[in-house]
Amino acid sequence: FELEMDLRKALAENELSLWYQPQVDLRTGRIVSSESLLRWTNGAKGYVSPGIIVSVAEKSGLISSLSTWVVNTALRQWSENRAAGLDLTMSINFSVSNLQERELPEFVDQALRTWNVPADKIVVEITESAVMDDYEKSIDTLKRLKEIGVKLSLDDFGTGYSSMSHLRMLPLDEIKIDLSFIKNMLQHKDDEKIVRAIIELGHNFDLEVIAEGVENQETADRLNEIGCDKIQGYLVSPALPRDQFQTFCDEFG
Ligand code: G
Ligand code: G
Ligand code: NA
Repeated sequence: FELEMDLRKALAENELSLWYQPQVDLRTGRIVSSESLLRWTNGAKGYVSPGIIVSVAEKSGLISSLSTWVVNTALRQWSENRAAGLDLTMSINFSVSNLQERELPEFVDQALRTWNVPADKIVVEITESAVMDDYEKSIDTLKRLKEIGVKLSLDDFGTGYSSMSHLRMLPLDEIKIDLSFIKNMLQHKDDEKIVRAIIELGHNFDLEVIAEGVENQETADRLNEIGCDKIQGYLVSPALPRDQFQTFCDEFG
């Protein structure tokens, strides 16, 4: 409850921020996109993880204000990056209850116009559990988001109950292989087999495949060999505040 009051205050007083983690195209070695990640350092409690922020927001009716803040901030900063010469794709995370909001696609459409962002520069990243909640309603929301022109990425791929049926049912552009499969794939042959299978599966559905949690060059090299399209992880960089992210991209080349 205390956290709920703090979050209300944080939203009102603009204490939250978005940080950005770069994503690299394995063929070209260039940064092509970033994932925006919610960050909050509370005076008394210190760092509060995005998972906790989102669950507090969902329980206290703040989720809609939170996602309004996230979408507006991400798109405004996309425009600022663009003005500074950085023309990347950006993914934005949406939670379970976001997909249950009827007005979400109209809101996103409006925000894209407000901040003058081409829809195809934005990727909506959803988790498998987010899709599970009310499947019919989620699919309807996702289809309407696609009609606006944004891309869709399915996060944590391979860990949920119904990864396969999502491929059939959802209008996806990208799947993100969960870091639990990536972390030890060089040591554990079974993990590598799963990663190979997910890449092949994704490509058969004409989807881009990105691996998250890539921490070393050997893993990146192996992923490149087996056809993975993109990587994200500490090997490239952790999430960075916007100004540092921009400097990082400039220096990365
Ligand atoms: O930054 P970190 O790796 O701790 O993020 C953990 C998870 O929190 C991410 O996988 C994502 O699902 C979720 N998350 C991060 N930022 C946001 C956000 O802005 N909105 C929502 N709904 N979830 C977020
Ligand atoms: O929302 P998403 O599933 O993208 O978040 C993944 C989580 O993994 C975040 O909490 C992020 O901080 C974390 N993360 C990002 N890169 C790495 C990495 O290379 N290794 C590990 N262990 N965690 C990472
Ligand atoms: Na994510």
